[in-house]
Amino acid sequence: MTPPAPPRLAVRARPFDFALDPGRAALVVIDMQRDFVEPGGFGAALGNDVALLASAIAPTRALLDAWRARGWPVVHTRESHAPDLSDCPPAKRDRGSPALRIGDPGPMGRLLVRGEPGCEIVPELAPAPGEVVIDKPGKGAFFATPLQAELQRLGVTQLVFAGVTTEVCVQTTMREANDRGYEALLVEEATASYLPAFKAATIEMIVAQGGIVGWVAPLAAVLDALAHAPAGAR
Ligand code: C5J
Repeated sequence: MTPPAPPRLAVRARPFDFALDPGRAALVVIDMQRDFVEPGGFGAALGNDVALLASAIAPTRALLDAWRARGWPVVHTRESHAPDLSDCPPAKRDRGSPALRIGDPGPMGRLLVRGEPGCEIVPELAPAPGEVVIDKPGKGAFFATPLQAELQRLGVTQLVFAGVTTEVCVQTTMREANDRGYEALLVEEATASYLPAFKAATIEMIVAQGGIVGWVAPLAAVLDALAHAPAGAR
């Protein structure tokens, strides 16, 4: 006989409590790459103050530690392109007049190109052995990637989000997840934007209209629920 499913855990969230399903929830860390977070990368080439993203590192690390302690699935994404840029449409590469474009050489190697130092995840949040790493050519992590198949393989139905930037790759992926039937929760302190007003606006967009995209919770509420959760995936 299959054992009964463990009870769901209430996470204090907006617009109402999120019912965390032990073993069915994956932590998805979006694009915490050196190219976005450190000077000399893609984010800086676009004219952004990359220091604004550093605030998300410690909260994301706290989430990772708690998730790993439970043995629940972790997914990391990287916005990245093949070295020949065959998966980077000219409409993406040739836009605007940045200091450097995708594929151009910078101090951390070619911007957003797989295998280059700048494309790697920051050392504090480096993937652990066995964790899923998804290279994505777009802003959304479901587009042109095996993410959906990986989540089905892991039996995941809920996605808890951290990462950068809130209004671009995080929000795009949350919307993709929502349309695919996943329950999506964003952890407020574990995400950041080069434009803090856009982070605030994104949070309001997610929770508006009864949670039209999903939920947003403070880090403490998620950590508290995890502390009461059973270990192990289902
Ligand atoms: C951007 C991302 N902002 N990871 N990418 O271009 O949000």
